[in-house]
Amino acid sequence: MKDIEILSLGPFYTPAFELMEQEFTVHKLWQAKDPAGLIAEVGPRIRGIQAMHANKTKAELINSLPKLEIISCFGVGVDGVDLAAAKKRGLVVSNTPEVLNECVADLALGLTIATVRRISLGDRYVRANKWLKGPMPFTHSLGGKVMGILGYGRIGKAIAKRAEAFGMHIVYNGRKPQADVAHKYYASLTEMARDCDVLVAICPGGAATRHIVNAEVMQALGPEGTLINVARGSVVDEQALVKALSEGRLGAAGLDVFEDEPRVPEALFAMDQVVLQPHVASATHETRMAMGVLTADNLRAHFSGKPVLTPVI
Ligand code: 8YV
Repeated sequence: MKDIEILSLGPFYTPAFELMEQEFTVHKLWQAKDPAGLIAEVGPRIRGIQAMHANKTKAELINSLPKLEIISCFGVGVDGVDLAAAKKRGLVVSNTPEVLNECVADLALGLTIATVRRISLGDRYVRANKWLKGPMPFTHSLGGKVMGILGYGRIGKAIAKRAEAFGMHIVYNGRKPQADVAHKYYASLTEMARDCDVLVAICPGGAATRHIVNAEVMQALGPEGTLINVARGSVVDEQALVKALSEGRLGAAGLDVFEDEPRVPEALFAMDQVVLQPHVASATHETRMAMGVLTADNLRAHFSGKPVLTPVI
């Protein structure tokens, strides 16, 4: 398939990227000194885009590639792609669901435990030799507490399974209640926040969910409540979050994603009730390899005349 030319908007896991490069002719926009020049030169021949959520796949780019057939996204979230523009052009868009469920759920639980039990603070406490002066303040138990999951999809369910193993009770909020789910459903996110101890955001990003975790939801979660975000930074009103945490109106937060990555509000750095991660929920060798292989598998399927394995549209 070396005659098929792909435009890569951003690099992914190198060993998997190299496999894709062995198969297709890949032009790396992210390496180009003159991106507009590269598009002008190879654009008329490009039949596929490979992208990630951080690379905004805008209508302008989509419409500048006359032979474009497919956008293969590395990652489950496709909030970086202008789906309306892709639909208008009749393009195929694929993503990499399922293969990252377990890893993302692992980090969501890891962040929950680290935040509620103040694991990072304990580590800093020992390193700073504070233990010599006395024990660290007590934290709270997870067992018996309520975890509210915002976005009860495939990853949400994998998070629930783990939290239940820690003795937590699960409730959820989403667009609608799900058949065959025994957990309590809340139509109102604010009401769920009022009733739960830990609120985990794992819903899709994009315009529909922008800032749905707002000041009112944080207020409802309250001074003993913990917010975990492994979804998208856009889901949480970050300014309201910094304010609620600094005023003690929200108890704690464990965050893997931010509104303007890789920039993180510096006000969070000094907060002991906060655990920060650099968007790594799916970032293990195993999972990133599986995501990369699926990104290329979708391209191969499409250019072999078959349906992609994991279509979005
Ligand atoms: C990755 C993600 O960080 O799948 C997603 O939507 O956010 C993560 O798994 C991302 O794909 C890397 O760009």
